[in-house]
Amino acid sequence: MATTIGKSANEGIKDASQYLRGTILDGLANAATGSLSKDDQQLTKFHGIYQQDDRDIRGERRKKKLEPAYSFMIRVRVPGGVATPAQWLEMDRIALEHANGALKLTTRQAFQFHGVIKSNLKKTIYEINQSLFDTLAACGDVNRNVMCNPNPHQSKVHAEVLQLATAISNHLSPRTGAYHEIWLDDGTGEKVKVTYDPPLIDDIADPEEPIYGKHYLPRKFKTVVAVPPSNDVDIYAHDLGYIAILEGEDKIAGYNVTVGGGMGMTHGNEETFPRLADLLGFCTPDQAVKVGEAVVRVQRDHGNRDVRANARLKYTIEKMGIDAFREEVEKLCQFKLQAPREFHFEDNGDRYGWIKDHRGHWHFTLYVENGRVYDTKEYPLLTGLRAIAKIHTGDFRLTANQNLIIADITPQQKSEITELLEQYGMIDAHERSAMRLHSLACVALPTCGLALAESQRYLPDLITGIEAVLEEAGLRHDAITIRMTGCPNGCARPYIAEIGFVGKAPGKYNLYLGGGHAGQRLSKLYAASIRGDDAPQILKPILLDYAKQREDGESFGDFVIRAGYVKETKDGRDFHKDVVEPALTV
Ligand code: SRM
Ligand code: SF4
Repeated sequence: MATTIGKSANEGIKDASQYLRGTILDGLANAATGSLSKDDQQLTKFHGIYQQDDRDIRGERRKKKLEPAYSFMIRVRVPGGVATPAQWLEMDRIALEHANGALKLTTRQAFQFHGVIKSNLKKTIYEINQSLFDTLAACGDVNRNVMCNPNPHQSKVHAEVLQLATAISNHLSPRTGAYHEIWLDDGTGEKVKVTYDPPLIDDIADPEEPIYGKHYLPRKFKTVVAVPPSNDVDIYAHDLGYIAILEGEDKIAGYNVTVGGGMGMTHGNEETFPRLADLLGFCTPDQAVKVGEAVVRVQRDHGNRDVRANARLKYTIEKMGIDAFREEVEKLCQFKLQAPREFHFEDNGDRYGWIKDHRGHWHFTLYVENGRVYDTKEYPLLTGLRAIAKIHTGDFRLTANQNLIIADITPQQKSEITELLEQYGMIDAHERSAMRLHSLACVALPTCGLALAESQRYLPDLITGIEAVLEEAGLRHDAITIRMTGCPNGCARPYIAEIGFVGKAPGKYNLYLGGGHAGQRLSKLYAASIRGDDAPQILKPILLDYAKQREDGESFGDFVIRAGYVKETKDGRDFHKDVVEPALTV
């Protein structure tokens, strides 16, 4: 493995990779194994690809002296989460032909395919690009899929924020020609059309990627655009954010820029912690991309390249201080940011069912449990959405809560689409407890190599247990956010949920309480290493107390702090502090 003195191993891999090429092509050609080399596994992330193995059968294969059942997860970049019906149909086809028959809608408005074997990788990536999506920079130490509020309520504004999300996504895309070379060469000499416009670096002798340089960023980097009063993109959890400030109903005056949010931490390492983004300042719409580039450049030059666990922008800002960070950004921009403007977030959930926009067009927000679109006999969701995509003339919008908006339905088409929603059992998908509708779980087992416990395969059952308590307490219609992850990396943003479960070991979770209902406050550890199955009993007295004692309009997250179940977390650095000792163990 290549090394760069004093730097983390990944820095050495990037250094030696010739702008993300490594030996990926050789690895793909090696039919003796279903895997790629260790270093190439790091590089393929920049191409949107993770090597995984089926953890359900890992032990059994080891006993038989077989190599693990390797396959690849592919993440498709979908700026702002918008897909045309034609693109939806292609994603559906690829899921069935090359992956495990399911489409995963992620917590960052992207599609994921699981279970693609090595011999199908190139074909799959090629076909994704033919559908005018790509996977470049869906993962890796670069700016990733740019999210934006999908916003059927304020559809006039949506067009503009989507434009910004797409512009940032294009501007911050890596320019290396490696992606084309490896995945898009179909032997005909024809180049596949791609969605990002900037010129690619075809010549590996070119000294630098213009924005990233040879070593790219110290760590992953995530950008979102929010439109108050909805914080459905969970802006405070991201490295870079833009909060649209409206003048009147539908004119965007500019954006409050946020920096330094992130969820990931490591159990037992208090030098790592979730952190909410800070407000950096206000910029006009035409300054927004430039500010984003400057933030990326400051992180590139000041981020920690020695310790990956402390390499995210949130730690850079902790180290520099927000004022010094702003000064560096302003120096690069050559203009000053204005003072942040007033705004207000109400919640971070989706609004289900039908909404009519200013043109009289309709939008239907469909609840998709944990973002998993697949068929069962009882609920053929994939097939139902395929039937809709075949006739739909609007678009599909993936939400940051792993749901789907069938958007921009003309008045003429509404009844036809309603019939299909009814036929396939989707029309009443949101007739569930408000807690279930406000739940999120990450993928975890069996594909995620980092999972310590179950998540998406377990949370639905756990909620069923809690629903009995909700019925008793009369809280069925109260939107309490609940999120679960299989490890502390925080992929379902559990530390800003009102109730958060974070995997510690098989069947065991840390229980966090007190996150802000609009994602504006971090939670606090309430109970360590509890059995998941005990959670309904642990939560029962608190939920009953909430039902009786809450003040008018008081959210569950606010209540548990006022009632003293947990202390308020005011700052990421205090996340591990002030835990009521000993945190409840059962
Ligand atoms: Fe994540 C790593 C899945 C959103 C923080 N995440 C992973 C990997 C790739 C595991 C790995 O590195 O081997 C997971 C693949 C599982 C699988 O089998 O699919 C994974 N993350 C996901 C998704 C699919 C969860 C989901 O159920 O939707 C989300 C894909 C988003 C996308 O489309 O890009 C996903 N991950 C997030 C989020 C939420 C967000 O960004 O809003 C976070 C917390 C925010 C943040 O970044 O701080 C998140 N994922 C992580 C981390 C911890 C990063 C850190 O700073 O410490 C890791 C581990 C790492 O990077 O080393 C990780
Ligand atoms: Fe995997 Fe952990 Fe992310 Fe869940 S939170 S998908 S277990 S890395």
